[in-house]
Amino acid sequence: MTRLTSGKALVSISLRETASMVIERHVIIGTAGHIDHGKSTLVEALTGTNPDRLEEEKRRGITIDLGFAFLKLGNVSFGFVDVPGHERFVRNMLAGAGGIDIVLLVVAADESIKPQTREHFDICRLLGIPRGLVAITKADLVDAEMLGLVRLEIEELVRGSFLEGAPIVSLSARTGTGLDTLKQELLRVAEVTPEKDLQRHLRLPIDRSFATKGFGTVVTGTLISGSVKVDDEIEIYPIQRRVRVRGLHSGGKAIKRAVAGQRTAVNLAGIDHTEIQRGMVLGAPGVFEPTRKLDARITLLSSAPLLKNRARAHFHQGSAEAIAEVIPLEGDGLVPGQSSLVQLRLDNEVVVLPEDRFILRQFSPVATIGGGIVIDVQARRHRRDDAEARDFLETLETGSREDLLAALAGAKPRGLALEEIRARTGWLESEIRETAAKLVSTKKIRILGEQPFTIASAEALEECTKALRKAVEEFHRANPLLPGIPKQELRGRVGNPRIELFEAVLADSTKAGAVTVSGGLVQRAGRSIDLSPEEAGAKELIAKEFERAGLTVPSVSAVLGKVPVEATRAQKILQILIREGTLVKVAEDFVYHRATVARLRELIARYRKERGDRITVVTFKNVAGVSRKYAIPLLEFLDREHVTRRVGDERVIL
Ligand SMILES: Nc1nc2c(ncn2[C@@H]2O[C@H](COP(=O)(O)OP(=O)(O)OP(=O)(O)O)[C@@H](O)[C@H]2O)c(=O)[nH]1
Ligand SMILES: [Mg+2]
Repeated sequence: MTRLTSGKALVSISLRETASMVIERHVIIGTAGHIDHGKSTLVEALTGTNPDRLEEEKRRGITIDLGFAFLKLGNVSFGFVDVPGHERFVRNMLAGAGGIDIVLLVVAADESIKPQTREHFDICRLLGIPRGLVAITKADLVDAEMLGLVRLEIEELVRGSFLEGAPIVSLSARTGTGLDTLKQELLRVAEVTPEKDLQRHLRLPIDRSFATKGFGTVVTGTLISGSVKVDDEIEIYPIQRRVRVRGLHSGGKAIKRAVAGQRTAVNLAGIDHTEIQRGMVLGAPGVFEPTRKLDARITLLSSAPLLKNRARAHFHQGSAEAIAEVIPLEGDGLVPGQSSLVQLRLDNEVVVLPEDRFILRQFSPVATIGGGIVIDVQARRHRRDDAEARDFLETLETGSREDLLAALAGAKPRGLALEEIRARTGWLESEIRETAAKLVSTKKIRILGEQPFTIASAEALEECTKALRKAVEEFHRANPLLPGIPKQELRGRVGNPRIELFEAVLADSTKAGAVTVSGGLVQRAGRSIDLSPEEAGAKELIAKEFERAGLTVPSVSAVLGKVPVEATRAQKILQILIREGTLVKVAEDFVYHRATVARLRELIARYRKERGDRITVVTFKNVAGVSRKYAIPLLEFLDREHVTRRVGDERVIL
């Protein structure tokens, strides 16, 4: 099959002149339309590049997979994504349609509107592609009357859509007529395409991965958000591999930095091309959290069948696809032509953000049935007709940033850290901090820590405070002889909140005079352990026994056996003494009095001064006046306390 190229590309002089003065703009333009309507031929006529790169495409004369080409007009760099029209390759078309700014809907003059004209147009609408234009190709094959008719049919098709009023250019790639008009119109549409915010997190859905000689792994895709530089460390999602950018290409040229709106080839170091597939995403490292469960609002086409609860469908987002189970969050099923909240459970992980658009296709036979907008990327399971869940989603969907962050914090009674907020919203750190500051000023949340930046809602703090005080009371009731509850245990008993939330609540309660913390134990403020006179006597006796023994302590059971209280109580009294610090547990069944331990430390310090920083077990035995039975556990204790360190057979005194 022969390919037709354009006549002379005419760009007006005034545009060329202004180009040098204005910053380069990047826009992605995608073709759409029925098979054989002349999409690829038109792309070649405009750019000089035949987008059909596969051998099989050339042989069969049809496009199978995505093709790419570039065109510079004035200050605008157009990245073309040429899609296949064949109904069997709509999934490839979808992988390319994700990142486009402008659609070029192609309709052949001799055939007018056909099924994939409609399907591709539906997809563009469902994806929320904001603008585009229509090309009537093969104008050389029909007369003026037919051309007029096709134009009418197109106007009818696009009425009420984003393409209503868009330029409709009739042209012929064979004769070259109309191509210049199309270029002028392309420029005009590009000029009203808003500039992209390059500060956002990098996202590049991958559509190809291959190896080139001398370079190694190269992936390509449409850079939809942010920017990337040579030598940047980036992450491949969802496999969460960190890799380095070795080189960048766009429009056939090596570049140092690629920005949103550019077709980009990224040369990656440290990964084999077979480990990467279409549908994965190159992204800013550590920012996104792959998910298999998301809440969304979907709209079914009026031509779609009714979708029952838990129906399966093909899910397409960016260059990724998955099989989704569709669970309506209101009512029993989804009604054609209407929009509703759903949960999608996917059979594999995707990387998406709120406001991302996606397409649903019927499971079998495959056909486009609708599309939607992601609302929550870390969805929970909901009960059927859960009104609270619906309110939450509606806030995420339509609320302000403050509403949204307040709702997220409200849904996290254990506290919420910066990276969770970022993965769930895609906001920049500065946006998160700014929004949090506003919520602090209205007392809706509190900032609990800076490293990591952590917040909790006012309710979460209140609930956690209540739970903490209750847990302390319960502990005292159950353990009257123990001085307090260990902090870790208490954290577990109040639902294991984030450490920052727990510490904040503990500090609040201490400040409020409700609890005191000492030696890692939390107790009700002002509480003393009420020992009976007998128990108090026993406590004194135990302490005295160990004090009198010096370094050669008797066994614990021998001491406890002497006191006139029952064994388990005696054990508890011993624990109190250890917790208070009166006694020190040196090893299993070796308990020493605090004073003895202090004397031992002095002894070691004096030895170091007089005889140097090395001591053997034998010398220690002599110096301390103890047998091996005591020497070993005492030295091991000193090692643990960092008084000494074992080196071979000796100890170094630190
Ligand atoms: N006469 C005439 N033929 C054209 C024109 N444009 C394309 N063709 C022919 O139409 C046929 C199909 O063109 P393609 O560009 O491959 O169509 P396509 O829309 O890319 O097809 P798919 O990618 O398979 O969907 C080819 O034989 C082209 O030579 C035109 O302006 N005039
Ligand atoms: Mg083609």
